[in-house]
Amino acid sequence: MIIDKADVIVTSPDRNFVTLKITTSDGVTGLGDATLNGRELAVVAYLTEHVVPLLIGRDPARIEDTWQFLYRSAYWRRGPVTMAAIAAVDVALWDVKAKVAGLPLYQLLGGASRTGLLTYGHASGKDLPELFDSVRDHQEQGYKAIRVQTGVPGLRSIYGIASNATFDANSGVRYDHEPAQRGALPAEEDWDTRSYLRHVPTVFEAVRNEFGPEIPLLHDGHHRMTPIQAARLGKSLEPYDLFWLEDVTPAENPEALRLVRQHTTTPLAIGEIFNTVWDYQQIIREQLIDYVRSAVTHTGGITHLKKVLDYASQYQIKSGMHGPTDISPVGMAAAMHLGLAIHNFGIQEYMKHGARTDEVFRQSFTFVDGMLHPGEQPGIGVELDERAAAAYPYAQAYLPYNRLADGTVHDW
Ligand code: EZ4
Ligand code: CO
Repeated sequence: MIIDKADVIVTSPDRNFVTLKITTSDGVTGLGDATLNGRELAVVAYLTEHVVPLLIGRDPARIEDTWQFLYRSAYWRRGPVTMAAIAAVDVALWDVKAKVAGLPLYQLLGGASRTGLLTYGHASGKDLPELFDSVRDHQEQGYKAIRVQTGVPGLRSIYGIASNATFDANSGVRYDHEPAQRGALPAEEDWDTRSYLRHVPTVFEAVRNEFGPEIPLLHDGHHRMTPIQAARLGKSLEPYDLFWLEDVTPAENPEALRLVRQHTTTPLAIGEIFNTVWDYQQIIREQLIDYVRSAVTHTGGITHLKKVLDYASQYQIKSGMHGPTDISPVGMAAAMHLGLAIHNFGIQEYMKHGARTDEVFRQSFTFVDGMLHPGEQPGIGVELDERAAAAYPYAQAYLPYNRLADGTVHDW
């Protein structure tokens, strides 16, 4: 059996997704997610121009060898475009291998270590009443753990706040808070760290008073603070017992977490924009984090993320795989199989995709009482309806960016 064909499929049902489809000489197909939000076509070109020609004729069974070949033969290593492209090939080959074996992928990764995956969803509101409604709505959907993002007085529009606070699968606007907005230019948002640092603890106090001590709560700082500001936030949130505080400082300088760690016992998560084990090397070894945020899609696939998580397991650091809507159903399925199999699973981020996306990607996972399970279909359990996909062509979209009051560009 050889790889006969590899197609790169771009579709934009609710947002842009890039999918690699590998077809073998025996007619077995495998899918891999290559979506890089706001920079989708760079990965399309990397795959189409430089990777697909190298795949044709290769043995699809040789997953590790193909990974090492793509990674090392490029000479130019790492980076989100390269690693998303390699991830797509890797997951597509695991999908093929599991289909050939007639087993759901998690069985090839060691079998299930648990009955399902604890998830968290994204509640948000520009003020407390809106936020409380959104938390309640998530609880009604079954979510047992909830991320809380809040508006800040004086700031117009900031990361993580949905304009529709409650879930409506048919509204077509549910991606407002994951806003790679369609259009020729990125939207501009505003930011002020001092207002944010003053406001956020009051919101967590109110949420704990309203919803009690049990519910695991999470929060995302989205790389906007300096180390000392992040240390203060971690400390001021300690009374509210967070499950984790995410991405407090910019990802380029993981060492900044040393200072944060010194000052707070609030658990820390980072890594959604990391793409190799080397980004994690120091912070895992020095035990500066509690959760690894990488997605299968952006970290070289199952093969590479498994290595990161096995390394993390030596230090009791757990998985917290990235699962916003810009991870396609293919990428989410891959995450579910990996999460079900590894011992050091922590939690899975899960935002529901829209109805159009679910029509394009036929999925076999279940979401019951806040727990995900990838299902028992051979492979990863996702098929792409190419006719449905073709009805939604690529639409240019950019993530927003931030400016401070004086006009300075800030981390978003
Ligand atoms: O902003 O995936 O924790 N989740 C996040 C996401 C990211 C988007 C960027 O494409 O931070 O909402
Ligand atoms: Co995040």
